[in-house]
Amino acid sequence: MKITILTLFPEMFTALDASIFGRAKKQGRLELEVVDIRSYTEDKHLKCDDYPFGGGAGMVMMAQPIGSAIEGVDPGHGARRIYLSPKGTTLTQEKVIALSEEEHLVLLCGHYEGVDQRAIDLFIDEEISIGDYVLTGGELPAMVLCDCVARYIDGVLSPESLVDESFSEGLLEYPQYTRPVEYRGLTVPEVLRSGNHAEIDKWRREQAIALTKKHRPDLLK
Ligand code: 4G4
Repeated sequence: MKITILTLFPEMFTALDASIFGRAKKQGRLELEVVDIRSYTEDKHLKCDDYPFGGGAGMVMMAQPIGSAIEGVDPGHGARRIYLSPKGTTLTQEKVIALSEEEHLVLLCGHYEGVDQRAIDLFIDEEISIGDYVLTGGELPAMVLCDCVARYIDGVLSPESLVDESFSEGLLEYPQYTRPVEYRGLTVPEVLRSGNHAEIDKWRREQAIALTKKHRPDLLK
């Protein structure tokens, strides 16, 4: 899979060199291309934002640098072009799995008060939000999306990790423990050390249901 990021802050994406995503990149399972929108502006002072028509606070990203940047990376229509925005459809795990099947994703990161609507109307396939809160830019949401889809690329995670996850479908995950058996007076539940896999599965399911009731009762309805 290839992911192209369009941003005014390319240096933020060095964060994706670490951890599991970084390893997937180094192994060539995933190609990440970070494009600086500013390098496409036709303004002689490299300006990429301007005052909003109709007035109001803040600045709006201009359509021209965004349009030229998108056409520069994907002249045809071979890629799925996504705009990360608080006004988008909320990202779900189901959506993540669907996007992980795409050959090429282009992620547009907005800043300031967002981008000129014409850039969205002309160049964007869908608008996605990572949740109901506002950030200063779309860069962190783009990184969240990258990280989520990378988990479904072959060889990035062990198949068991993904299977286990779909087992507990619709429920929050049960608590996990590792060594030592005792830490500051708290011990690992006996059942997990019993070797009785039927009992372990039963315990984990009960825990998952109890935790879902407590933290996310909406998921049980
Ligand atoms: C587009 C429009 C995404 C992008 C306005 C982006 C939260 C999310 C931005 C803005 C974002 C999200 C500056 C408000 C950048 N914030 N929930 N900020 N703003 O996915």
